[in-house]
Amino acid sequence: MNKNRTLVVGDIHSGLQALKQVLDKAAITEHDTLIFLGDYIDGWSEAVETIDYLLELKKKYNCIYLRGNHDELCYEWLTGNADNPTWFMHGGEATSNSYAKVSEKTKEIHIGFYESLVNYHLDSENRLYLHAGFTNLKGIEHEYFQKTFYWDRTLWELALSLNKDLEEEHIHYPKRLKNYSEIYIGHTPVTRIGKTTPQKAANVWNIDTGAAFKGPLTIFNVESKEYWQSEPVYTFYPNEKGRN
Ligand SMILES: [Mn+2]
Repeated sequence: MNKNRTLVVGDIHSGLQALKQVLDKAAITEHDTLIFLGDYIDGWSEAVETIDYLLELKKKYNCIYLRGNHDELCYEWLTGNADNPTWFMHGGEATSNSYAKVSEKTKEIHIGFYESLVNYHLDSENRLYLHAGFTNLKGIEHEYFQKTFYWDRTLWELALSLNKDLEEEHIHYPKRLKNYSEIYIGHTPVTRIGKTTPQKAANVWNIDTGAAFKGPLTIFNVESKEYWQSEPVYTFYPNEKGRN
Protein backbone atom coordinates (compact mmCIF):
# COMPACT_ATOMS: atom_id res chain seq x y z
CA MET A 1 0.00 0.00 0.00
CA ASN A 2 1.21 3.48 -0.90
CA LYS A 3 1.84 5.32 2.35
CA ASN A 4 1.82 8.77 0.75
CA ARG A 5 -1.74 8.97 -0.41
CA THR A 6 -3.46 11.90 -2.13
CA LEU A 7 -6.99 12.04 -0.78
CA VAL A 8 -9.70 14.31 -2.17
CA VAL A 9 -12.66 15.38 -0.03
CA GLY A 10 -15.92 16.46 -1.68
CA ASP A 11 -18.28 19.33 -0.74
CA ILE A 12 -18.93 19.20 3.03
CA HIS A 13 -21.67 21.86 3.47
CA SER A 14 -21.35 21.99 7.29
CA GLY A 15 -21.78 18.23 7.62
CA LEU A 16 -19.06 18.00 10.25
CA GLN A 17 -20.23 14.68 11.71
CA ALA A 18 -20.00 13.08 8.26
CA LEU A 19 -16.53 14.58 7.76
CA LYS A 20 -15.29 13.05 11.00
CA GLN A 21 -16.75 9.70 9.95
CA VAL A 22 -15.07 9.59 6.50
CA LEU A 23 -11.68 10.75 7.80
CA ASP A 24 -11.92 7.95 10.34
CA LYS A 25 -12.94 5.37 7.70
CA ALA A 26 -10.03 6.41 5.45
CA ALA A 27 -7.68 6.14 8.46
CA ILE A 28 -5.78 9.30 7.51
CA THR A 29 -2.15 9.67 8.56
CA GLU A 30 0.48 12.42 8.52
CA HIS A 31 1.86 10.91 5.28
CA ASP A 32 -1.33 11.70 3.38
CA THR A 33 -2.09 14.90 1.47
CA LEU A 34 -5.71 15.92 1.91
CA ILE A 35 -7.19 18.10 -0.84
CA PHE A 36 -10.55 19.65 0.03
CA LEU A 37 -12.66 20.71 -2.96
CA GLY A 38 -14.43 23.59 -1.18
CA ASP A 39 -17.99 24.42 -0.07
CA TYR A 40 -17.22 23.83 3.60
CA ILE A 41 -20.38 25.59 4.75
CA ASP A 42 -24.01 26.33 3.75
CA GLY A 43 -26.24 23.36 4.36
CA TRP A 44 -26.34 21.74 7.80
CA SER A 45 -26.17 23.59 11.14
CA GLU A 46 -22.46 23.16 11.98
CA ALA A 47 -20.85 25.87 9.80
CA VAL A 48 -18.72 27.43 12.55
CA GLU A 49 -17.79 24.04 14.01
CA THR A 50 -16.76 22.75 10.56
CA ILE A 51 -14.37 25.67 9.93
CA ASP A 52 -12.95 25.35 13.47
CA TYR A 53 -12.35 21.66 12.80
CA LEU A 54 -10.60 22.34 9.47
CA LEU A 55 -8.35 24.92 11.15
CA GLU A 56 -7.36 22.30 13.75
CA LEU A 57 -6.91 19.56 11.14
CA LYS A 58 -4.36 21.65 9.24
CA LYS A 59 -2.12 21.77 12.31
CA LYS A 60 -1.57 18.01 12.15
CA TYR A 61 -2.12 16.96 8.53
CA ASN A 62 -1.09 18.17 5.05
CA CYS A 63 -4.24 19.96 3.99
CA ILE A 64 -4.97 21.97 0.86
CA TYR A 65 -8.18 23.97 1.08
CA LEU A 66 -9.72 25.05 -2.22
CA ARG A 67 -12.28 27.83 -2.54
CA GLY A 68 -15.93 26.98 -3.25
CA ASN A 69 -18.60 29.43 -4.36
CA HIS A 70 -20.37 29.06 -1.00
CA ASP A 71 -17.16 29.88 0.90
CA GLU A 72 -16.83 33.06 -1.12
CA LEU A 73 -20.48 34.04 -0.54
CA CYS A 74 -20.06 33.52 3.20
CA TYR A 75 -16.82 35.54 3.14
CA GLU A 76 -18.60 38.40 1.38
CA TRP A 77 -21.36 38.28 3.99
CA LEU A 78 -18.90 38.18 6.91
CA THR A 79 -16.91 41.12 5.59
CA GLY A 80 -19.74 43.20 4.13
CA ASN A 81 -22.62 42.11 6.36
CA ALA A 82 -25.10 42.86 3.59
CA ASP A 83 -27.74 40.14 3.42
CA ASN A 84 -27.74 38.31 0.13
CA PRO A 85 -31.24 36.80 -0.33
CA THR A 86 -30.08 34.28 -2.92
CA TRP A 87 -27.27 33.06 -0.66
CA PHE A 88 -29.75 32.93 2.24
CA MET A 89 -32.00 30.57 0.28
CA HIS A 90 -29.14 28.29 -0.78
CA GLY A 91 -27.82 27.33 2.63
CA GLY A 92 -26.75 30.79 3.82
CA GLU A 93 -29.50 30.97 6.41
CA ALA A 94 -28.10 27.98 8.33
CA THR A 95 -24.60 29.50 8.12
CA SER A 96 -25.76 32.91 9.31
CA ASN A 97 -27.56 31.26 12.27
CA SER A 98 -24.37 29.39 13.11
CA TYR A 99 -22.32 32.62 13.10
CA ALA A 100 -24.92 34.44 15.24
CA LYS A 101 -23.55 32.81 18.39
CA VAL A 102 -19.81 33.43 17.94
CA SER A 103 -17.44 36.21 19.03
CA GLU A 104 -15.91 38.82 16.76
CA LYS A 105 -12.56 37.16 17.38
CA THR A 106 -13.80 33.85 15.96
CA LYS A 107 -15.27 35.68 12.95
CA GLU A 108 -11.88 37.30 12.32
CA ILE A 109 -10.12 33.94 12.43
CA HIS A 110 -12.67 32.50 10.00
CA ILE A 111 -12.34 35.48 7.65
CA GLY A 112 -8.60 34.65 7.59
CA PHE A 113 -9.47 31.05 6.72
CA TYR A 114 -11.71 32.09 3.79
CA GLU A 115 -8.98 34.45 2.55
CA SER A 116 -6.40 31.65 2.66
CA LEU A 117 -8.36 29.39 0.29
CA VAL A 118 -6.85 28.73 -3.14
CA ASN A 119 -8.72 28.67 -6.45
CA TYR A 120 -6.94 25.60 -7.82
CA HIS A 121 -4.13 23.15 -7.13
CA LEU A 122 -1.97 21.37 -9.69
CA ASP A 123 0.14 18.42 -8.50
CA SER A 124 3.41 16.92 -9.81
CA GLU A 125 1.45 14.38 -11.90
CA ASN A 126 -0.36 17.19 -13.78
CA ARG A 127 -3.58 16.45 -11.93
CA LEU A 128 -5.75 19.54 -11.48
CA TYR A 129 -8.02 20.10 -8.48
CA LEU A 130 -10.59 22.86 -8.28
CA HIS A 131 -14.09 23.41 -6.96
CA ALA A 132 -15.99 23.91 -10.20
CA GLY A 133 -14.15 24.24 -13.52
CA PHE A 134 -12.42 26.48 -16.03
CA THR A 135 -13.30 27.58 -19.55
CA ASN A 136 -10.10 28.63 -21.31
CA LEU A 137 -9.06 26.00 -23.86
CA LYS A 138 -5.39 26.57 -22.95
CA GLY A 139 -5.90 25.94 -19.24
CA ILE A 140 -6.10 27.60 -15.86
CA GLU A 141 -3.37 30.23 -16.22
CA HIS A 142 -5.28 31.73 -19.16
CA GLU A 143 -8.62 32.00 -17.36
CA TYR A 144 -10.01 35.53 -17.48
CA PHE A 145 -12.31 35.56 -14.45
CA GLN A 146 -11.12 33.99 -11.17
CA LYS A 147 -14.75 33.37 -10.16
CA THR A 148 -15.00 30.80 -12.94
CA PHE A 149 -12.83 28.41 -10.89
CA TYR A 150 -15.56 28.15 -8.26
CA TRP A 151 -18.76 28.80 -10.27
CA ASP A 152 -18.34 27.09 -13.67
CA ARG A 153 -20.58 24.13 -14.56
CA THR A 154 -19.61 23.82 -18.22
CA LEU A 155 -16.49 21.68 -17.64
CA TRP A 156 -18.55 18.90 -16.06
CA GLU A 157 -21.33 19.31 -18.62
CA LEU A 158 -18.74 19.04 -21.41
CA ALA A 159 -17.21 15.90 -19.90
CA LEU A 160 -20.63 14.27 -19.45
CA SER A 161 -21.74 15.05 -22.99
CA LEU A 162 -18.60 13.71 -24.66
CA ASN A 163 -19.11 10.73 -26.94
CA LYS A 164 -17.23 7.89 -25.26
CA ASP A 165 -15.90 6.63 -28.62
CA LEU A 166 -14.27 9.94 -29.52
CA GLU A 167 -10.50 9.40 -29.59
CA GLU A 168 -8.28 11.90 -27.81
CA GLU A 169 -6.39 12.42 -31.07
CA HIS A 170 -9.58 13.39 -32.90
CA ILE A 171 -9.76 17.00 -34.11
CA HIS A 172 -13.07 17.42 -32.24
CA TYR A 173 -11.75 16.23 -28.89
CA PRO A 174 -12.05 19.14 -26.37
CA LYS A 175 -8.69 20.87 -25.94
CA ARG A 176 -9.74 21.92 -22.45
CA LEU A 177 -9.57 18.36 -21.16
CA LYS A 178 -6.20 17.57 -22.74
CA ASN A 179 -4.30 20.09 -20.60
CA TYR A 180 -4.35 17.82 -17.54
CA SER A 181 -3.93 14.12 -16.82
CA GLU A 182 -6.94 14.21 -14.52
CA ILE A 183 -9.26 16.92 -13.19
CA TYR A 184 -10.97 16.65 -9.80
CA ILE A 185 -14.04 18.77 -9.10
CA GLY A 186 -17.03 19.18 -6.78
CA HIS A 187 -19.78 21.81 -7.14
CA THR A 188 -22.38 19.93 -9.21
CA PRO A 189 -23.69 17.05 -7.06
CA VAL A 190 -23.72 13.69 -8.84
CA THR A 191 -27.11 13.12 -7.21
CA ARG A 192 -28.42 15.33 -10.05
CA ILE A 193 -27.66 12.46 -12.43
CA GLY A 194 -29.02 9.87 -10.02
CA LYS A 195 -25.69 8.77 -8.48
CA THR A 196 -24.24 8.79 -4.96
CA THR A 197 -20.67 7.63 -5.73
CA PRO A 198 -17.75 9.52 -7.38
CA GLN A 199 -18.36 9.80 -11.12
CA LYS A 200 -15.80 9.87 -13.93
CA ALA A 201 -16.54 11.40 -17.35
CA ALA A 202 -13.63 11.66 -19.80
CA ASN A 203 -10.71 12.53 -17.45
CA VAL A 204 -12.88 14.50 -15.01
CA TRP A 205 -13.74 13.04 -11.62
CA ASN A 206 -16.67 14.56 -9.74
CA ILE A 207 -16.41 13.87 -6.00
CA ASP A 208 -19.43 15.94 -4.87
CA THR A 209 -21.80 13.18 -3.79
CA GLY A 210 -24.56 15.49 -2.55
CA ALA A 211 -23.72 15.98 1.14
CA ALA A 212 -25.94 19.09 1.25
CA PHE A 213 -28.89 17.11 -0.04
CA LYS A 214 -29.65 13.35 0.29
CA GLY A 215 -26.16 12.03 -0.40
CA PRO A 216 -23.12 10.99 1.64
CA LEU A 217 -19.76 12.74 1.96
CA THR A 218 -16.88 11.11 0.05
CA ILE A 219 -13.09 10.94 0.41
CA PHE A 220 -11.29 9.59 -2.67
CA ASN A 221 -7.77 8.19 -3.17
CA VAL A 222 -6.50 9.55 -6.51
CA GLU A 223 -3.73 6.94 -6.87
CA SER A 224 -5.86 3.82 -6.24
CA LYS A 225 -9.35 5.22 -7.02
CA GLU A 226 -10.50 3.68 -3.77
CA TYR A 227 -13.01 5.75 -1.78
CA TRP A 228 -14.83 5.93 1.54
CA GLN A 229 -18.24 7.40 2.22
CA SER A 230 -20.15 8.57 5.26
CA GLU A 231 -23.73 7.65 6.02
CA PRO A 232 -26.07 9.98 4.10
CA VAL A 233 -25.28 13.32 5.73
CA TYR A 234 -28.91 14.20 6.53
CA THR A 235 -29.08 11.19 8.89
CA PHE A 236 -26.65 13.02 11.22
CA TYR A 237 -29.03 16.02 11.35
CA PRO A 238 -32.50 14.46 11.72
CA ASN A 239 -34.25 17.67 12.77
CA GLU A 240 -32.89 19.80 9.94
CA LYS A 241 -33.93 20.41 6.36
CA GLY A 242 -30.46 21.00 4.86
CA ARG A 243 -30.77 22.44 1.37
CA ASN A 244 -33.76 20.33 0.36
MN1 LIG B 1 -21.44 22.53 -3.22
